[in-house]
Amino acid sequence: MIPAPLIEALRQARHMVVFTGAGVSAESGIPTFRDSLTGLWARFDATSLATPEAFQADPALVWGWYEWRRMKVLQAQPNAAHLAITELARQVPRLTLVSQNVDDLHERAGSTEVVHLHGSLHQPRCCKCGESPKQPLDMPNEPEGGRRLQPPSCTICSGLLRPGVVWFGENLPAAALSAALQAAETCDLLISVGTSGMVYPAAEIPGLAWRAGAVIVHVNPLPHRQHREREYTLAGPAGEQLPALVAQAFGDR
Ligand code: BV8
Ligand code: ZN
Repeated sequence: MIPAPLIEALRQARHMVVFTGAGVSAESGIPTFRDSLTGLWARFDATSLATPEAFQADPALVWGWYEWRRMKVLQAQPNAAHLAITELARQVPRLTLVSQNVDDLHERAGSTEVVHLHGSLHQPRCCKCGESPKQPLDMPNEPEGGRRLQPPSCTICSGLLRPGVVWFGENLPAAALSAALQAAETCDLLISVGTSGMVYPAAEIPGLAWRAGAVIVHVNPLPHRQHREREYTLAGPAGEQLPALVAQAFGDR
């Protein structure tokens, strides 16, 4: 059961931020970042593959990894957590959705104007001229993924395409970061869903909102470390916790 003061805060919130990490897509079958190296990729460490240096050293290895992940996303469906967030946006006056994820499951669940702090699997761009292909690339023809794939060439300048994600050591897109910081500083309530809070500067977002006076809710199967005032933890999978939160706070509306 959700504590009554939190139900009240949810109902009173004029501007809500939902901040998501890989855990929100876990129940769609998308491995979280910490375990996204199952099977064939087990021998690599994600944080070493998700770097410009890794792509420089072996573009086909890195492109193959991202195409495997993109294929898993294309084969997946949004889950009840994504759908509950779309429902939340209908219940509160203003909701800003900030995601660390590079999948498009929020969009496919009906969320709009998603702030993607770490870019997207679905917007590759040319290393040289920065252009993105007009048409989405077709489904990678990898039966089970996990193999090297030569990145395609740009149709404009024949440079190499790269995944449209933010790699470790790369700056976050300035517009996305400032939108996220602005929302965190001005919201009444922030729900942090399915993130280990280990990657910066995204990990600053919940703390920023708390210091600005917002109520913070952590949704994660793992219990959250600290319990400050105005801070709650809903311990359990997002696909269960978020629909319950929407039902208890807004069910009778
Ligand atoms: C930057 C896109 C300025 C790619 C990602 C040395 C040199 C340079 C920088 C650094 C450095 N040392 C540290 C840094 C900073 C670095 C950083 O933070 N490193 C970490 C490892 C310490 N940050 C950066 O480099 C950033 N840029 O700082 O620029 C700069 C520039 C130059 C030089 C210096 C500074 C860029 C960071 C962006 C990296 N790109 N993604 C890709 O996806 O391949 S981040 C990647 O990890 C994911 O996108 C995700 O966003 C992120 C965090 O993962 P989570 O989403 O939290 O997922 P995780 O698996 O960790 O946790 C899942 C959680 O879900 C768990 O808590 C689990 O319990 C929970 N869960 C599981 N099931 C469920 C669930 N919850 C709910 N329901 C469930 N069912
Ligand atoms: Zn180009």
